[in-house]
Amino acid sequence: MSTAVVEAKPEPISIDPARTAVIVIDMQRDFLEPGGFGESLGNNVSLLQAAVEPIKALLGGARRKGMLIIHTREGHRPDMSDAPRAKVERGAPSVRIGAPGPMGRILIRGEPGQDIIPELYPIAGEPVIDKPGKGAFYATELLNILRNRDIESLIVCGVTTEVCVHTTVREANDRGYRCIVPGDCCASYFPEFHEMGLRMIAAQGGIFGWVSDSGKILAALD
Ligand code: C5J
Repeated sequence: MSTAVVEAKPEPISIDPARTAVIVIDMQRDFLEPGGFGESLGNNVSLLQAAVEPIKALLGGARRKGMLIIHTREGHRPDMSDAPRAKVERGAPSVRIGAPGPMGRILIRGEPGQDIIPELYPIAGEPVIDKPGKGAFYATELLNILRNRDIESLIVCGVTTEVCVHTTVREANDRGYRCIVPGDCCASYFPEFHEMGLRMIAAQGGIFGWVSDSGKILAALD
């Protein structure tokens, strides 16, 4: 076992890269590009671009180290039988989940908008998890994958900080995983929620996990 010590808040954390997975949450065209789900909710999608280059650098380091990298995509079956009515009913009918948009039906699996942005597209062998909810553990095979690969720590990044990243970190924390969140690899449509989301993770002695950044993680992996 080799260990790497990552500078983080509330304190440095030791990880074994062989037992650490990077989880990239929902870096999908529907959230980052005009015409998708994010914009349909009235958001300025350009704010999410800040996370793209830092994630690219993080993935480069993790791939060089041979670490497990898992990507998630929020989305629903084409028949929408897995989409709760309470979720679908939100927003104007013309731009709801399942409605046709410039990148295909909004947030529907198999449509161009639901896929991962080209800049961060998974490479062969990296699991992609389609999730119907905000958290990556809910109604997915993620827990099985982590158990089968003997993973004990997670580096969780992606969008949005306070929604799908936060929900996933909370789910992971309750399942016994040590979560590191690189703040520069996360983004939100609401900068103040991003800031608060990160602070909430590291507060109270790291109540949900540790907050770091891509540079510190890469330095530790070197
Ligand atoms: C949202 C997400 N914000 N990936 N999804 O609806 O954070």
